[in-house]
Amino acid sequence: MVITLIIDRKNRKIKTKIVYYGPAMSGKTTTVRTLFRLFNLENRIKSLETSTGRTLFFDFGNLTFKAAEWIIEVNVWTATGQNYYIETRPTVLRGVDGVIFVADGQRNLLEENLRSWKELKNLLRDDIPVVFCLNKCDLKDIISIEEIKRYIDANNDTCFLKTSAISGINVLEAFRLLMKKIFYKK
Ligand SMILES: Nc1nc2c(ncn2[C@@H]2O[C@H](COP(=O)(O)OP(=O)(O)OP(=O)(O)O)[C@@H](O)[C@H]2O)c(=O)[nH]1
Ligand SMILES: [Mg+2]
Repeated sequence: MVITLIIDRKNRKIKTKIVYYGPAMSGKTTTVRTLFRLFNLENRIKSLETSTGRTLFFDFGNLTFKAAEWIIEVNVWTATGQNYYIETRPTVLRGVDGVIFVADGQRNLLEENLRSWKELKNLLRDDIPVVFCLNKCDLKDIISIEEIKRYIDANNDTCFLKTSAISGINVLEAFRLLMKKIFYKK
């Protein structure tokens, strides 16, 4: 396994990069905004947006935690889901340590989720941990995790969660799960 975490022994700092990835409008930006709001840090997010509020390129923000003598800095990015900006996504994924895949849980968007998942699999090394979020679970007609698993060629290590970026359901849990996978992977 190639270790991509950046360890600065002198300043006792560990840097890690995670990316929220998924199809257009699945809720990546909303998820990250909710995550930062839960830490009272929403003003730390920098977004490059189109005039209509869609993500242009990425959103970015840092979260820092203390663990024993060490400072852990998590660089949080979202990729834009719009196909028009497809060339930006490999750049956003460069040097990533873990991915939260934000699928749109609405049943009629299965194709879009699968297309984005395939694209991610082509861009990502196999040993990078992934947490799969079936987002918008507050809406009606949401596909079940069992069902989507039949279409997704995930490895056994991938966790699946139902989330709602709007109401905050499982947003923190997904983040925590990914952190565990990054720091405790074999
Ligand atoms: N009901 C519901 N709506 C959501 C949820 N998450 C996001 N949305 C809505 O979905 C739309 C798109 O959300 P964004 O967070 O901008 O989606 P995105 O994935 O960042 O979109 P792009 O960056 O353009 O790919 C917005 O209208 C959000 O309010 C959710 O959990 N539930
Ligand atoms: Mg966005």
